[in-house]
Amino acid sequence: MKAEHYVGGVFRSDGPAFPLIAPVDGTELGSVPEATREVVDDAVTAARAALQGPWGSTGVEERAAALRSVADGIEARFDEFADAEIADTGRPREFARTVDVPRAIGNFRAYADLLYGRPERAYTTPIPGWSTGTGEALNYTVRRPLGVVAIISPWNLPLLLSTWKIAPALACGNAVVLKPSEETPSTATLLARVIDDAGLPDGAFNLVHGHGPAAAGEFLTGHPGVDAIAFTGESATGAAIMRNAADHVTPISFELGGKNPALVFADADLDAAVDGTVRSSFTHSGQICLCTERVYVERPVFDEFVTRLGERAEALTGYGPMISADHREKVLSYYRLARDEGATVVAGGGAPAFGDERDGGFHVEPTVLTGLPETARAVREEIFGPVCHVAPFDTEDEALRLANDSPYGLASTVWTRDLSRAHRVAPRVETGVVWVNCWNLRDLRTPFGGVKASGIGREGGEYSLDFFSEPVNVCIQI
Ligand code: NAD
Ligand code: 6OD
Repeated sequence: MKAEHYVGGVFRSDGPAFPLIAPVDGTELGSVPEATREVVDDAVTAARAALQGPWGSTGVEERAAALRSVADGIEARFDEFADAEIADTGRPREFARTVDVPRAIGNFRAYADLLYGRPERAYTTPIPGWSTGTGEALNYTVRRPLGVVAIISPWNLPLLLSTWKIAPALACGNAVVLKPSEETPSTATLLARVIDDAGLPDGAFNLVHGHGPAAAGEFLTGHPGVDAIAFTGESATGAAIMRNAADHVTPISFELGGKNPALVFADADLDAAVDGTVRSSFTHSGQICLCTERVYVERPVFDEFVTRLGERAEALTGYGPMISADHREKVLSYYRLARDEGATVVAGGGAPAFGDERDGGFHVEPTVLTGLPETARAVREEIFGPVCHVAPFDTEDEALRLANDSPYGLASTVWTRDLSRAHRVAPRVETGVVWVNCWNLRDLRTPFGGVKASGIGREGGEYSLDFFSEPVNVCIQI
């Protein structure tokens, strides 16, 4: 797969190249062009021109049809998308085939469907009546696109998370410039091919590759021609983008990091809680922003839970690598730090040796820790690997206090068979998403996002359409 920029309907590879490394075995997959300031400028200019040209005058039906064509195009190249995501990330084939590619298709279809519930030209019922001080008037509200939208996406769910923003942005009539993570350029390039084949007007969707700081990401988010920024990634990166966007007061939507808690009450179905925590802590080797890194277990079932979770973690096979050598080193440094801070390592704690080509890759062991104080850095900071710390609690209030004592607030999981407790606890956990007796069960219409350092704004269904369009009041004096 050759990574290319896509600017104004043209594929190009200018800019210095950097190598793309396969995380599964450390081999070189190819090279990626690094977008210069000129390439980014060209992309923003092409996006602006699209808004002033045919794309700017498309109606809801044409845009819905365009989104459906893109979904069909991804479906037609399902295996290529899966293979590209697997090569860039090293994730298990099953994950790419059941999560990444179907969700990308679903993202486009969901927003095509939603468009029909939302006529853009008269979003609210007209309000006839008196307008203060001016006499009788008719007020109505028009929703219009924001303009040129910059989308910056991370490496952990490259296709899923970029399409989760591209689909609603295009649905609302914006023109998009996407900068995917430098670690995972391939599915974005394939998506540009699909969009090109689908016949969207030139410049409606543009793609630039490259790094973030002092590079393509920064050039794009600080660009005066960008009207809004939708970003998913680390909280510290969000802060840097916010500073960069401040000069032009560019609106932002942020999905950021987490240190997600799970609360396991003694009345829970323990089989389900153990199964659920294996999934929530170790899926995609913990490289999902929603993964659980802190587990609080009511004391009567604490020992049994820890033993069972540890056994399950030790028995895991077929898990994928960390995205890069640097990220593996970061995760392993937290394993060392946890030991230094006094952790008991119940399972894992290091890097596996496979005795085959995977030893050139970036794997780390699924790890279960106990015994750390709540002040330990390994308990407070996002590690973004296959690791959780398990601690006991005695009361519901204590469980909530521990769960909420975090700078983050993305997602949480509550395991209980007590219906009253579920309803009592769920609204008190300070996270944007609370799953009860499940994890990562998604309905694309629901609000998705974090509180505190985990984000600004909400995505999903109408929430994304609200961000990517602006209500304008039209007031007609009668
Ligand atoms: P990252 O913040 O390092 O990079 C994300 C993107 O931002 C990349 O495309 C990168 O090139 C770009 N970038 C970096 N610095 C930039 C800058 N100064 N200006 C503009 N762009 C810049 O994140 P990552 O390592 O790719 O992803 C992992 C992180 O993302 C974790 O913290 C994880 O929790 C978070 N995440 C959050 C969600 C969510 O929905 N809340 C989803 C996925 C990942
Ligand atoms: O499921 C989603 O819509 C979503 N935004 C998931 C984010 C996962 C973070 O890694």
